[in-house]
Amino acid sequence: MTETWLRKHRLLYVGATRHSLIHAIRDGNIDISAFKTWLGQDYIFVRAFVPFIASVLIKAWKESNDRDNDVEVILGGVSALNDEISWFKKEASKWGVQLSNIVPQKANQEYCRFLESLTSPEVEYTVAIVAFWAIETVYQESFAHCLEEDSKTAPELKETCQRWGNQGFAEYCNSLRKIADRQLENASDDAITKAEATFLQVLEYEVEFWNMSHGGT
Ligand code: HMH
Repeated sequence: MTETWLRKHRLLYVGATRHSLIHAIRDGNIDISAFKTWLGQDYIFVRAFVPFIASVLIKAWKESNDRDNDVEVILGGVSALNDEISWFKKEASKWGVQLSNIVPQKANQEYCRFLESLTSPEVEYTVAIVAFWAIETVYQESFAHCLEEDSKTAPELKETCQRWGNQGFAEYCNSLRKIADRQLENASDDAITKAEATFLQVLEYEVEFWNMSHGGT
């Protein structure tokens, strides 16, 4: 199912994973102030991502048709997120970004509100896991692109790209995709329709999120 969606919504997917900010990092002509904006905003996002992942974990425990596997995979995500929060603090201090002073921009607020809406017990596990897979995969695909052989990513940005572009993160995204596909195979038509709409919303929010770094409010 995810393969069909990726094909069907290719343009939007490419928009989310090959944004101009990613191209700028990859081509070595990123404006550092844009990078700093992204860094501060993403820290706020990641903090809002914690209760979302926690809600997916609970849904997996209650609704998954392979509970033990899914709980382990999602727990791996919780662990990665824990490291990520420490990394954001370290990275922010390296670039002189004051995390306590950051005000979430409109696109970020809307994305965080969307995440919160997905934590509702009324949202099915299948829908939530599709969102989770899409959110993680956009970053994986985006940052892996900046590490390809012909990229000109600045050395001081390589660590950022490694965070999401590394092989382990790719494997984790693949485990999430397998869970999503397995859930979708057994889902009602209604759940499949909702999951596809949610997938599209994630891609749109991701594009808007990248857009913030060039001056959006
Ligand atoms: C906006 N999307 C955004 N931030 C992130 N850190 C991820 C996805 C991946 O965790």
